[in-house]
Amino acid sequence: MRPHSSALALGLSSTIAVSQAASLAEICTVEYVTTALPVENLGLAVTIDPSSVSVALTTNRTVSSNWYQTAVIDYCTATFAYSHNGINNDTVQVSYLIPAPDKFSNRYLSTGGGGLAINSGTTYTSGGVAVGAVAGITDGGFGSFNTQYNAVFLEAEGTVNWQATYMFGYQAHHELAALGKQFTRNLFNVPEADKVYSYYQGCSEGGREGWSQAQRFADLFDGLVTAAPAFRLSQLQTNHLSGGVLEEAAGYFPPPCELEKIRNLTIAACDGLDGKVDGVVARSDLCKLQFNYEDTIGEPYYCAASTGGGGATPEQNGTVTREAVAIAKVFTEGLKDSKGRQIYLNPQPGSNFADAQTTYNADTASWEPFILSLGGEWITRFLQLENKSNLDSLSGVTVDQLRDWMAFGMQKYYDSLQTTWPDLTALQAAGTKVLHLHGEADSGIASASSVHYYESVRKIMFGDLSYSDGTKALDEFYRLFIVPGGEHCGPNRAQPNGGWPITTLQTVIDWVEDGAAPDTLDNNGKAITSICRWPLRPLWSGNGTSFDCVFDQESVDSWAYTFDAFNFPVY
Ligand SMILES: *[C@@H]1O[C@H](CO)[C@@H](O)[C@H](O)[C@H]1NC(C)=O
Ligand SMILES: *[C@@H]1O[C@H](CO)[C@@H](O)[C@H](O)[C@H]1NC(C)=O
Ligand SMILES: *[C@@H]1O[C@H](CO)[C@@H](O)[C@H](O)[C@H]1NC(C)=O
Ligand SMILES: *[C@@H]1O[C@H](CO)[C@@H](O)[C@H](O)[C@H]1NC(C)=O
Ligand SMILES: *[C@@H]1O[C@H](CO)[C@@H](O)[C@H](O)[C@H]1NC(C)=O
Ligand SMILES: *[C@@H]1O[C@H](CO)[C@@H](O)[C@H](O)[C@H]1NC(C)=O
Ligand SMILES: [Ca+2]
Repeated sequence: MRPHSSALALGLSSTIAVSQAASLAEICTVEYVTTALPVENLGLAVTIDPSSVSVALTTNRTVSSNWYQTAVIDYCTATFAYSHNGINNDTVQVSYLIPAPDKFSNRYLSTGGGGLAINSGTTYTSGGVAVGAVAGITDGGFGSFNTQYNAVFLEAEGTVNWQATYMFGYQAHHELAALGKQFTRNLFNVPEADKVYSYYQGCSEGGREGWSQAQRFADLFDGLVTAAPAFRLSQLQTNHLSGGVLEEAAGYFPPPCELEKIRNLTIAACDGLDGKVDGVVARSDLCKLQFNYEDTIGEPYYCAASTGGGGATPEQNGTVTREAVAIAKVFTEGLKDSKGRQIYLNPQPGSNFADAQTTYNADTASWEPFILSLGGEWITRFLQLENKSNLDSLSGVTVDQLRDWMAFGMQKYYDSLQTTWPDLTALQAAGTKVLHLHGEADSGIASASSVHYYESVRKIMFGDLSYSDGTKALDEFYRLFIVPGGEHCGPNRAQPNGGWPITTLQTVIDWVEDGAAPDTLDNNGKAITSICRWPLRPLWSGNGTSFDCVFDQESVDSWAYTFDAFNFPVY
């Protein structure tokens, strides 16, 4: 159905229907949006409910985030629902922000979620409007845009909701984008001969969602920004328990202040290894190779008592202990099983010890492991299929148990949630570009996780080439940037001069539309002048006056892990 003929059939003014739709206000009506619904045969096996359309007009809104430059935008929010053919009348809602006709730049943008949410509201879509794109989110069919996947994961205890799992895994995003691209074309009457460029942007779970598309639907997007992806999900979630398990085994639970002091001393000791003392550990690899945590033993730490939101904590006053340093050391090396074989990886030195945090128990007046629900719920709900949001305790949980949970979840969800398919040959052939970035000091998802996937793709696709020819071949369509000092999906309070590259969407647009492949990323005016493309690493010389991206084999090797605790490849 061509929207203009339908618009005429509905008796709307023909001035709305010409290729330059007149105004945002004229687009932003239920009638106009209904005529533009993507009811064409897109091969999706879905049925759109035309009576579900709703619209809302927003003008003069100032938006800013880590994902685009501050802008003032006008947009129409158009929401509609569809159901899956052959499934008992399920309902999936999608919502698209539509820019004004004079700002529309023949672009579509899909955006992702975070944690166990499949969307991030308008956090990323606003940036899409700012670059003249129609920008979409999905509710995954979970009941509302605010309902998370874990809320619908169980049909009953013991019974997985596989439809919701495949929707979260990849299917909902495929549908969001396929519908969104056609909807965009219909809304603005873009002729068949003209291209509508299609993009994706997301971080964390949203980074995983982006990869779920890149690995399966080679030409769905022209360009993707996938940041700090939550892929290798079974390992990632289970590993959130690793610090607590190490502490249980050691029988020592460091107060948060003690770990924070070790982090501060690590940053101070490693800051200059990149050639510039600016509070940023831009070479956490050199830090890993050269810094000895034992140098911090005996250093005093102090944190005042707090009644903060996370529960009251007492004053913490002491000196860094041998026990805490031992935990920091094995934690940073990444989890190993009882036979000494590598299970997984952890954040770079200088990062916060988020997965080793303890919490104060006022009843026992002692510190105990803080069990992050992303980790605990992975075990209780997603592996054991109990209607429980966390483990009660880590007591009795061994490193070998963590390994076996990882393997079990990896097998169970290999084709839905794991998201580490390493062969991007079809993506390369389609000409799609992927800009992958990760904060070097990410304490929620280790930056080495992204390096491991990049290197898996390199070995699978170009393993017969030399290392440098292999990375050159990847450079044609897939580039990874490690953001010095960066935390999880944004700048780092502990290393503020690291900054964060907020122009990544524009960067991938320039790569796709103008062939301007990015060699570096800017870091939003902070001290590190640019962010190097993996495997190059930043290095200052001349006492911090001159900056370069250099190749250093020993540093690159320090990011490499072989997960030999598993008898199968872990990409
Ligand atoms: C937009 O908002 C700004 C500040 O909120 C206000 O000063 C300006 O008048 C508004 N412009 C329009 C066209 O509404
Ligand atoms: C789905 O909805 C249609 C229309 O509302 C109804 O006729 C049909 O019985 C429903 N199917 C199921 C399986 O609930
Ligand atoms: C799980 O528990 C919550 C409340 O604790 C309840 O609302 C929900 O219906 C339960 N789900 C299942 C599948 O039993
Ligand atoms: C660590 O350094 C930060 C400043 O970056 C400071 O606010 C904090 O108090 C320090 N923590 C400890 C335990 O000394
Ligand atoms: C911390 O403890 C040391 C040694 O007991 C003491 O000298 C110091 O005053 C204490 N610091 C604070 C701020 O209470
Ligand atoms: C390096 O620069 C810092 C400040 O920029 C200065 O304090 C220091 O003296 C310089 N060191 C040398 C060896 O020039
Ligand atoms: Ca530095």
